[in-house]
Amino acid sequence: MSTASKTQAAPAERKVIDPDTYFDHNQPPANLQQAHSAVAAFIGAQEAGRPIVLVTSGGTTVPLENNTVRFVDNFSAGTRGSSSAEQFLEAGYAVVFLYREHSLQPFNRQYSHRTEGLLDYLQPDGRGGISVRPEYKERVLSDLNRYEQLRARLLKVSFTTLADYLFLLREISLLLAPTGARSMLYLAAAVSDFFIPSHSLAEHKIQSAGGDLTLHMNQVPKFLRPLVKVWAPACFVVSFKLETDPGLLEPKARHALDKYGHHVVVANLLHTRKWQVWLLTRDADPCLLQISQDQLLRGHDIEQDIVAELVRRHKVHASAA
Ligand code: 9Z3
Repeated sequence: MSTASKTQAAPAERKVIDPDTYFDHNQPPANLQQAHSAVAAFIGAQEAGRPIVLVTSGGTTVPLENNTVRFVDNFSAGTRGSSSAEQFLEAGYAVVFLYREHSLQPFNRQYSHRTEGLLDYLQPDGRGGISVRPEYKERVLSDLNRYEQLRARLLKVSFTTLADYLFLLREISLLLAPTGARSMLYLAAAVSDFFIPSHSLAEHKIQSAGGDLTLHMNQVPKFLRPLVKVWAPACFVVSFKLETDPGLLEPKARHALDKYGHHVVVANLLHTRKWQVWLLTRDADPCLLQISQDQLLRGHDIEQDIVAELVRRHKVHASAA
């Protein structure tokens, strides 16, 4: 079979794969073992009673070839995750930050992915050393102090593909499971709903000689179910629901809550996500969190409000456990 035709399986072959089968048939990431050791040591090093949160951030990729030249990406800059990680650190949490490589990171997000690069903030000091340009000094010093104070409670683990993400998510959830209600899983990463199973993946770069390319992708198994029921059943689980059609947002978020039985769904729309989200739980009306354009311009991130509310709810959950 040609590489191109391998990715063009007929729609009739579509079937839903269960999560265990997924792990049996896909390659774990190269950093899995190292991440396991680092996360286990990090959890073990936290003082008794300190709350722990796994924050996932950024989008997953779905490769089209084993020797990957092209891939399908999921939208996410990593703002939600990186800003939330900062807020959890400020609130006293130890944070495992599972992020898409090269996406935004806590604290450093203010200095990357911008018009200015690192060198724009610096200048030679005339004595063979470097200093921060006067116009940036106050801001850089304040951010640096905040980072220095909190970074010991932050552990970063990176992923790129959907498979990397799912293997790492399972591994870290299993490691957090014994900490029970003390831990929160805050799943802000944008995770692909579709993938090409490794046995159908073209080995080499798909050639254009065969004409148009039609992709056939399988549905990604619903990992929230084993996460909530098996991997980390006592942890406080918060998932995110992203839609672009306002009419679908609440029903889809409710459906996820009913189906997986976890604690909170944070529902947001693509174009308003920076100033408006809803927190949904099974037994209450949606709780709208909203900030004004003016607050946003003055540097107030909505993640401050989201995390403050979730920390409050997590405390209630942990004290009842
Ligand atoms: C989100 O909804 C996040 O809030 C955003 C944040 C990805 C919109 P940014 O990184 O954006 O600040 O640019 N994340 C969850 C998206 C997702 O994939 N949810 C799945 C779904 O909606 C469920 S796990 O079906």
